[in-house]
Amino acid sequence: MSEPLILVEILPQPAKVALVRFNRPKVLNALNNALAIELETALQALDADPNVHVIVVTGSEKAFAAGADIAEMSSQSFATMFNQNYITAHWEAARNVRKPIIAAVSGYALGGGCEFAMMCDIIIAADTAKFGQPEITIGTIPGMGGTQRLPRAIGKAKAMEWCLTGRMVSAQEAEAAGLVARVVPAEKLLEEALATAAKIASHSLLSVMMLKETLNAAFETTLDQGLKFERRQFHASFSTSDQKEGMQAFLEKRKPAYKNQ
Ligand code: DAK
Repeated sequence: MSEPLILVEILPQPAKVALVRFNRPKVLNALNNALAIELETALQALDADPNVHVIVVTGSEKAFAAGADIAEMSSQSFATMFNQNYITAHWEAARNVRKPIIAAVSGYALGGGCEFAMMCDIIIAADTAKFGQPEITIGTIPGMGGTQRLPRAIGKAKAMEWCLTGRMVSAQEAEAAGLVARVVPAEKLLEEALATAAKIASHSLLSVMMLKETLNAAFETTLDQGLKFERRQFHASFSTSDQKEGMQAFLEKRKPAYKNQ
């Protein structure tokens, strides 16, 4: 049997955290179609698994992912790309995950690797991480959301400069620009990412998913529509038993016991 292209592990309870690793080390985790299909299946299963509240995706020490698989792409025609709905068919699955996804990035996160990290909800980077959109240097442009998510994360001027030059950006620069939530020493990356995941997973899953949905609406709506949506979601949270439990636990100075209801 051939090696799986991703490795999935559900951490021992009570963590409620799943760890997904890209597993194409010989090609620096270049993202091919078969990997996208495995990832889609895994993400859908983890999203449906009540024992999982948060998903962490990582790569190797040397590469989170060095981009879409250039060997697979190089001879594709417009017609084959269009007919198979390349990228959209499987990668968009990550967008439909309702639980938080944390990208734990060490080494190269280039092209599709950087774009996949941006599809996640939080990026935590090792101090060795290198981000970039080098597609321009190989005769194409970002195609997995880079031209849309990068300017939203870091603003137009920086996004234009990063994409038009195709240069690599250090973890520190990415953090200063606003792409990355936190930079940590490389040897602590997984520990820090899993601790962040466990902290999020300790909250009511219902509230966590509501919060993710509401915060993401900020990128899809006007301020007025977004504020109205937030207010309705906030009001709706008062219909849940988790809101009663969370506030009661605070008043009684004890830990809440959420039922995700
Ligand atoms: N694809 C395939 N193989 C890759 C790869 C990639 N993206 N990146 C690295 N590899 C392979 C190398 O070919 C090499 O294989 P062997 O020669 O050993 O067989 C192996 O991984 C180790 O790489 P290197 O020998 O090059 O390692 P170095 O440490 O010297 O250099 C590097 C590391 C990351 C600087 C270098 O490998 C590199 O520049 N890689 C390419 C980075 C890149 O340009 N990434 C962007 C890919 S393009 C679209 C959809 C999507 C996209 C565009 C359009 N549409 C729907 C229209 C997205 C495009 C991309 O992501």
